[in-house]
Amino acid sequence: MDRTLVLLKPDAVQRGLAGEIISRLERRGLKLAAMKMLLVTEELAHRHYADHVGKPFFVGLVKFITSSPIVAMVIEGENAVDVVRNTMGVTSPSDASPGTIRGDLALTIGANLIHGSDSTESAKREIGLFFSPGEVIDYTRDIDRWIIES
Ligand code: DAT
Ligand code: MG
Repeated sequence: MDRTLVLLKPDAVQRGLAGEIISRLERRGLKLAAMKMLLVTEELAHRHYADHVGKPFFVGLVKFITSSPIVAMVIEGENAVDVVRNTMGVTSPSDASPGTIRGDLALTIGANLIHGSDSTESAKREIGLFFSPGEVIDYTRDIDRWIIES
């Protein structure tokens, strides 16, 4: 089963859209494997967005992601990386298709609500930045504790 890192960015939390976005991911069939609220430090932001260092929008991006609390999640499911990316919509909300999270709920690239890892390699690296292994639920180990048949 594939895993990916999802961040609900400061705009999602400030606008009260965390539940709506989580709900869309859950209804898609994806599973929450970890979740926490946190304030991203400058250092974590630099590590998370290492690929974007030096780009013109980097300073603004770090300022935004560190500005107020976010929700970080590990999302699990078949092809989780691609399915989350497709459910999010493309980076610029003005180009994102209706029906996607960004296409329905956002308008500007500087406040596009959600981060999703762009590959399984990125997902592994990014999950490690936000969660220790013990914080991520292992459904194969924990499923026998469920009291509701799924
Ligand atoms: P995504 O979040 O869709 O993976 P990305 O990894 O290319 O997009 O960029 C990370 C974030 O940086 C993106 O969500 C918003 C911001 N960003 C990207 N390109 C930008 C641009 N041209 N102007 C302003 N912000 C940008
Ligand atoms: Mg990206």
